Amino acid sequence: MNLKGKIVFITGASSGIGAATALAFAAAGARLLLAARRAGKLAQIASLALERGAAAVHSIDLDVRDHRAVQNAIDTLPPEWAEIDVLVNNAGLSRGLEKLYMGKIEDWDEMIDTNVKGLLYVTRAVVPGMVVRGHGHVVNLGSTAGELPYPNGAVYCASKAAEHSINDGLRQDLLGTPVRVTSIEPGMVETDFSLVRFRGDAERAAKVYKGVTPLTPEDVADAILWAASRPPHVNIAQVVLTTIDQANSLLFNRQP
Ligand code: NDP
Ligand code: 8X3
Repeated sequence: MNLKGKIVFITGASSGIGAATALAFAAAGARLLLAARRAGKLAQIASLALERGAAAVHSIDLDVRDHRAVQNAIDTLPPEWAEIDVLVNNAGLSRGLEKLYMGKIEDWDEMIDTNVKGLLYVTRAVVPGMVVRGHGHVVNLGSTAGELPYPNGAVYCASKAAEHSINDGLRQDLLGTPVRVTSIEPGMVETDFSLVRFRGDAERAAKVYKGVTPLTPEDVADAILWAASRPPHVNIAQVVLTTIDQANSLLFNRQP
């Protein structure tokens, strides 16, 4: 499917996978609706996207945890931006790495509010329009963590298991419409993910990627672009991708 001129709404576009996805769709000539909380970073990605070939960019300062703000952002889009063709539900994060029974409640709330409820709020606001227009594609960011939980990460892993269920449930509920639903489930990708998880501890974050060649955000963006550019009758249900140094969320080939 040709993505030239299509409206692609990407949440969490200020960093990592979301930013790389914005640039990949830009190179395909799409029109980009970019959302995140850090307006400064979003503005940088927006100008890079225009340099890379985006037909147009519209940025939205948005916290996906706020369902009223999400609905309002969609309801008040300028008319030329209202007909979203592709939604990439990417905004997400992890907080902490500790035994479940010692975990911080505020970390759990932040992960579940963002990764599960935020994804639901954006989906609820955008998908009805796709159904009415008879056209659309929802791409959700899952993880190998959602397939197989790892120690000390149960709540993050559970949030991604929820993404998997929501993805499959939405596809069932959209059967009979032409709206497509895809779950992209990467293993380890080097982004700000670990820096956020460890609240800015760069040394601890760097250790996560030590001795392996992680996926890059561009690798994941490539998979998203591929899923979105299949012929309209082809629905890619799920893509699981890892670096060659990772077999699943528990098993790595790590050099000393
Ligand atoms: P980054 O930390 O680099 O990017 C996360 C993005 O999410 C940022 O743009 C951030 O924007 C946005 N975000 C976080 N919270 C909110 C919020 N409440 N409202 C709006 N935007 C928000 O991490 P990644 O690029 O790695 O993560 C992107 C997605 O990919 C996540 O869903 C993550 O779970 C998933 N993933 C990551 C993997 C990895 O190894 N890195 C592997 C598998 C999946 P801002 O702070 O400006 O709001
Ligand atoms: C994010 C990557 O390492 O937590 O989903 O599985 S990891």
